[in-house]
Amino acid sequence: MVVRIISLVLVISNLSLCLLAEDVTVKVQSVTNIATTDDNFVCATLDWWPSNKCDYNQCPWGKAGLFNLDLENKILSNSIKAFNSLRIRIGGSLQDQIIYKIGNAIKNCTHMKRSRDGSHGFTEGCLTTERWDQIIDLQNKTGAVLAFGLNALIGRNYSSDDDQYVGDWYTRNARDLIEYTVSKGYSVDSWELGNELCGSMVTAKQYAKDVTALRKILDKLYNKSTVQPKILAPGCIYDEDWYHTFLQSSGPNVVDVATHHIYNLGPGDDPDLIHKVQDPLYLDQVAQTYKEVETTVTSFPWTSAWVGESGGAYNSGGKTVSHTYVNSFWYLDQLGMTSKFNHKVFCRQTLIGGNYGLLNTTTFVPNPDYYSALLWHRLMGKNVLSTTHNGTPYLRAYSHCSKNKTGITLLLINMSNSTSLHVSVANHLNLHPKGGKAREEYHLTPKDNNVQSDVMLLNGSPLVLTKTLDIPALNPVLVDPSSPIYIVPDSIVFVALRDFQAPACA
Ligand SMILES: *[C@@H]1O[C@H](CO)[C@@H](O)[C@H](O)[C@H]1NC(C)=O
Ligand SMILES: *[C@@H]1O[C@H](CO)[C@@H](O)[C@H](O)[C@H]1NC(C)=O
Ligand SMILES: *[C@@H]1O[C@H](CO)[C@@H](O)[C@H](O)[C@H]1NC(C)=O
Ligand SMILES: *[C@@H]1O[C@H](CO)[C@@H](O)[C@H](O)[C@H]1NC(C)=O
Ligand SMILES: *[C@@H]1O[C@H](CO)[C@@H](O)[C@H](O)[C@H]1NC(C)=O
Ligand SMILES: *[C@@H]1O[C@H](CO)[C@@H](O)[C@H](O)[C@H]1NC(C)=O
Ligand SMILES: *[C@@H]1O[C@H](CO)[C@@H](O)[C@H](O)[C@H]1NC(C)=O
Ligand SMILES: CC(=O)N[C@H]1CO[C@H](CO)[C@@H](O)[C@@H]1O
Repeated sequence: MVVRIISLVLVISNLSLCLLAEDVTVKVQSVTNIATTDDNFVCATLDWWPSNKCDYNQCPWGKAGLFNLDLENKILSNSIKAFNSLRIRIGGSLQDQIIYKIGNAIKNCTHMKRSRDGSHGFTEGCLTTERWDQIIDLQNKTGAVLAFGLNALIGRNYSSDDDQYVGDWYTRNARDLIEYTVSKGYSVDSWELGNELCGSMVTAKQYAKDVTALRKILDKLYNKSTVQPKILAPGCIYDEDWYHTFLQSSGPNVVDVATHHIYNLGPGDDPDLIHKVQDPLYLDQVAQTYKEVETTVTSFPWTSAWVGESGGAYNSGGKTVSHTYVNSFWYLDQLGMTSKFNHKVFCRQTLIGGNYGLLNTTTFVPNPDYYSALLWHRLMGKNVLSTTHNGTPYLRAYSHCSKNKTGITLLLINMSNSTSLHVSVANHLNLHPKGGKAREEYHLTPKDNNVQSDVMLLNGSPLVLTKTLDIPALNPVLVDPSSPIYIVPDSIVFVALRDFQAPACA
């Protein structure tokens, strides 16, 4: 095999400032795993926001909301297909004001409009069977794995005395949608009940009653012979007491997945956002939440944990940060961190729409985080390994068993803008053979060394769509395994070690 060594000359000429270098040893505990993810860990969302959803004097949704999205767009379908298969979650703030025009019960299903009185600034909206058919058509032709967020406010009344929504969830409209879905043989992997209604909106005990009603509907509509969909709930910012009461009251085998939402970067207009996404001390603050969610679901063994929605920065993300290269420091670090805390799925807000889309809102062209997600999905397997190192905190290191291949894959993120790293990998079993198979390395850097670029380079070449609007091939460089892994400042590297002896991956 011909082993190509990455040209240091090329790398250094790109980075005249890169003079500092540090030797680091990354240690992988390879005997047992510390957590497992789902096969479709990477997930992205589609949301309902109309084009006149605006934040901070800009309206970044364009035609990317579900009422307007061009579901026939070729880049959209190619981007989803490239995952074979991408998990997609449909939901968001407006899901609890969407009515389904399916069956006979709904007489009044109106087009969503801006409204001062409406929740989140909009009236109710209407999902027609035609639109649902089109959404499923996209799912079907791309092989996406779909989670659909149901309206959980329908039928309740707001009580100003209690400052809460009271009364039971009205099940009929959801049942009609699900019945139609089953009758057509449509594939929906999971049904989620409600979006961010915990705490001040609906009590945990009421919610438990409603999710139990949803379980009964699914038991009835899905025959025993067909694949049972999962129930996800409640899709809120995590609150220990609320989640605990909710899972306790709904009882065994009702809620398959406890979903929670993460916006740990604060508001999208924070001028400090650019620093937060590259600050390891800041990024670590959210670990405690992941740990608490992991602990909570351990008490309810029929339930697992997902991040059901996370855009990082709320109110549609940051205009000059969330769609650019630098956001991958935050995003890939979150994927690494949530995996370690035994989360099965991480849904990125959004696949398209807002400033935080994996795809550009207007052109559909993949942003850097799209390629980060795709590389993770293709390379990182289910089994998560304990990974530590003795270097700067600006180096973040994660490793999993490789996906569908032997050995392990490391994710190394160098958040330092000034220090290069020479990384050696140690197996604490000391079984890693010296001078074995070539390492497969995927180096990600920003175009023109501008971390706020919308273009990412893989091993020095820009990632751009092919002439046929397909996702380009993502090929590694093969590197002599006797040399350390060389990581330039502000870069991200996936490294596959095919002959790394890891009993946990056998
Ligand atoms: C139909 O719904 C709209 C918005 O939800 C509401 O303003 C209107 O009064 C309703 N009309 C009827 C006849 O119920
Ligand atoms: C697409 O639809 C057909 C016909 O209903 C079905 O047989 C097939 O399994 C579907 N494929 C996916 C990926 O959902
Ligand atoms: C909500 O209010 C309407 C009108 O006052 C009433 O008909 C309905 O029964 C109430 N629903 C619940 C769940 O209390
Ligand atoms: C499911 O059960 C219903 C009766 O409860 C039956 O009419 C229907 O044909 C069954 N569907 C499948 C796919 O077996
Ligand atoms: C989308 O692409 C256009 C054209 O390249 C660019 O001006 C815009 O900033 C991008 N928007 C987002 C949200 O990525
Ligand atoms: C990869 O492995 C998963 C199980 O972990 C399996 O479902 C999938 O079919 C495999 N894919 C390929 C391309 O072998
Ligand atoms: C590195 O980051 C620091 C803090 O954000 C900044 O002050 C400095 O100018 C950056 N250096 C380079 C070479 O970009
Ligand atoms: C040790 C080190 O390299 N520190 C730098 C890491 O990068 C940040 C910003 O990217 C700098 O502020 C540190 O000086």
